[in-house]
Amino acid sequence: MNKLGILGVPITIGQPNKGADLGPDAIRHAGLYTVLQNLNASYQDYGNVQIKNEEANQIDQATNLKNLNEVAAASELTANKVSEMIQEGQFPLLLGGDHSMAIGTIAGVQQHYENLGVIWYDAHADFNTEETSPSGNIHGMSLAVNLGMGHEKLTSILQNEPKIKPENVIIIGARSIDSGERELIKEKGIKVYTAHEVEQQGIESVIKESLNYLTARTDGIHLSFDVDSLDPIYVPGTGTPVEGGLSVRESHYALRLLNESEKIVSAEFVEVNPLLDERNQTAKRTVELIGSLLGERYI
Ligand code: 5AB
Ligand code: MN
Ligand code: MN
Ligand code: MN
Repeated sequence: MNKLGILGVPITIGQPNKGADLGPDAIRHAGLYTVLQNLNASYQDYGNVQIKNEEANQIDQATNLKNLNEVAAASELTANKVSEMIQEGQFPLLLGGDHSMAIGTIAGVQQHYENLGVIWYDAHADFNTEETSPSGNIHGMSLAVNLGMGHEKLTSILQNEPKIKPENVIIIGARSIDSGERELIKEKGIKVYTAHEVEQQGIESVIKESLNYLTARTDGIHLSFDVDSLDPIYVPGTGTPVEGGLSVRESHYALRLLNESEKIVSAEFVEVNPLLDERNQTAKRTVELIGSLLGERYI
């Protein structure tokens, strides 16, 4: 792996709760540097993107989107920063922040790949558009935006073309998909391993199949890890918990397999909200999960 570049993306206006902007620093304070030092990783911390988080916070009647201009501005800043880090030879390790940040992070990574793949590890599909969204919250739209669907102010960050091809995306862990999202997912032919399929097939097979498939057709894989993929018993500090989630154990194993594959070119850990947490345990678990992605082993 290249040198690690750490970047916090403290955005919270892609959803209604205060506090996701404190996620990156909560992750740092939960022992991130100790894990990196134990791994002998060389790293550089780029600090946090300077996001304003000023909210208009009502649904814009014309667009059905909350904080559209503010999220678009934050995405642009994030995209440029992430692209610059890769230019400097860093592996971007991106800390969130609500999941609307993936509009900017993936736009930035995509500048450096012809055919980027994405693993979207999440309880949700984040596949709404302004037409389908029940909430107007942009954190539920970021995957769709990366495929070129949604408001032009969001889909046009850095360039107008879709950032990701529908066949290059795999969603893992989903168990809360809105009816409009379900239709769009079918229409675009997106591959989804729901939480049921993980249960039935096992996480090892799910990850190996995903890696085989994406490795054959892409030139790099971005991991978008939403901590609400895990069951809320492990991660109370997140804004949209959904019961019936993945376990800590299987998620560590998933990340270990991703590490061994050496196919991941950038990663983000998102939706950590310390104001909803108990004793920073969500950030601590996130640090441990990051450790597995970066090669930490039990023995
Ligand atoms: B997250 C919901 N589908 O669009 C919506 O946490 C929830 O980044 C979105 O995965 C959850 O508002 C977004 C109901
Ligand atoms: Mn998400
Ligand atoms: Mn989610
Ligand atoms: Mn969430």
